[in-house]
Amino acid sequence: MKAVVALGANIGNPKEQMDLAVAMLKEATIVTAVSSYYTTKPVGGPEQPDYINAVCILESDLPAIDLLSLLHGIEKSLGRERIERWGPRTIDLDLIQYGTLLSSATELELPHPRAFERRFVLEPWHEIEPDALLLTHGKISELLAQLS
Ligand code: PH2
Ligand code: MG
Ligand code: MG
Repeated sequence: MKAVVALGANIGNPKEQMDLAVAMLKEATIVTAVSSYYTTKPVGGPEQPDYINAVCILESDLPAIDLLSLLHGIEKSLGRERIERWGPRTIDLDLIQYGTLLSSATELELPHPRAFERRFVLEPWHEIEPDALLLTHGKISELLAQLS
């Protein structure tokens, strides 16, 4: 199944952690596209450093919930600690969309419920897949245009 994964990091060595996360994703799945790295202002949460954000597209045989576990495992191996919602992090890997799966389970909402309003997700995604549709909200190009 095709999946869209958003990456973010803003403490430690963000670029290195992003590189490592992409490398680990490549070991476990078929990564078909990786966007550029974007420096972005933090959205929400406490005062914290700027982020590096990116999006990658991958193909995997894993069911969505197992792909989520894989993402959490990579976060853990890169020193992710969950202290505060929207707080600073060494790496964050969010499953944005998985095939055409719609899920409202609290463990895994799909598509990601806030992706439609997050420039730091839509901009890198648009770079690598300009015609993409967010299943719940339509064309990401239009969502991006509405944000500016
Ligand atoms: N992630 C958040 C909250 N705020 N802001 C930016 N710029 N980039 C992020 O990845 C980010 C954020 C929660 O996961
Ligand atoms: Mg996140
Ligand atoms: Mg997350």
